[in-house]
Amino acid sequence: MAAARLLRGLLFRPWLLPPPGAPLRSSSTSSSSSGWEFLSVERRGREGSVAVVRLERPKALNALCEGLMSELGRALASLEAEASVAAIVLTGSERAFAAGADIKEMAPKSFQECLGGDFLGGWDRVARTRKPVIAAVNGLALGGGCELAMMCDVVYAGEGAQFGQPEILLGTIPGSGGTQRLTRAVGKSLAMEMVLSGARISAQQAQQAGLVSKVFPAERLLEEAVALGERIARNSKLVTAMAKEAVNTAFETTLAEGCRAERRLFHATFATQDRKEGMEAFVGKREPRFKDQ
Ligand code: DAK
Repeated sequence: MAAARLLRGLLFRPWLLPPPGAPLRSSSTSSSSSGWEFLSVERRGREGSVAVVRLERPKALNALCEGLMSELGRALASLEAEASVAAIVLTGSERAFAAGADIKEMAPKSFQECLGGDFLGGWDRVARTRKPVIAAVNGLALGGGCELAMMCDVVYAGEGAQFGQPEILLGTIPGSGGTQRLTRAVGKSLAMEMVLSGARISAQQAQQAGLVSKVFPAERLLEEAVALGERIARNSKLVTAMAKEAVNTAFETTLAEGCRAERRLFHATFATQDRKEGMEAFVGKREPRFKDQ
């Protein structure tokens, strides 16, 4: 395990991203040595433009306890502030992306504690990230794990991945977008089937239904997700953020309002140097050199 990590480090020359305020290190990828307890963060791609955030709570199949979600929020905030990071890949282990919110943490909670303390209120941090986030899902993505993947902008899956919303089997319902994002992604009938019965779907079914955009052999999944991150990184970060905002508007508004918002964002790209550079490069038959301005 340690040797594999060392080899991965040598191959990809990752830079570790420590929690905010802590110094940068570059010697290993282990989460404990970087200051994170439940995840690791490394940089890949040209000039480290793609950050890979890996959930690392293997004994609990990456169950999303409050500590893990709080670290994830802090890691995303750091990566958003890093000018050199263009895209973020969120992944887990081969066995589990994440088996859901931590049931052992949830079990003793009362309604009053949930409501009063806004229990799990910080979960939408992933959906609020302005940089593109790609989920690379191997193994199980259940409950909050499936919801976490759906908060990402693109979902890639390994061949053995399984997606499900089994909350009904615990006497509760999805609480972080499972009834909403899943329904928008796969339609009412399949969403109802999954949410009402707790049944899982395979990576292939998830792709057919539109939940996942591509399926790869498990061992190639991460490199493909990073490669997508690198393709995104070649474009203007400024305009990428506008494109992401425009697509996300489709989930939150009517067609007419969405098209209006899109047109305004399109017009806004003309305020950037990168739009000018992109079009001039095309006309001049050369590669564009975007400066994120
Ligand atoms: N929480 C805590 N521990 C978990 C866990 C989970 N969700 N899933 C697995 N584990 C732990 C197991 O307890 C076991 O720990 P030990 O007993 O060894 O200490 C270890 O991981 C290995 O699990 P198993 O022994 O069960 O392994 P198997 O291969 O036999 O089974 C399994 C794997 C994933 C099928 C099974 O563990 C399972 O059914 N897990 C529960 C899956 C599930 O029901 N997930 C949905 C949880 S509810 C909200 C935000 C989010 C949510 C709600 C609100 N707001 C923003 C308001 C989310 C809710 C949920 O996700």
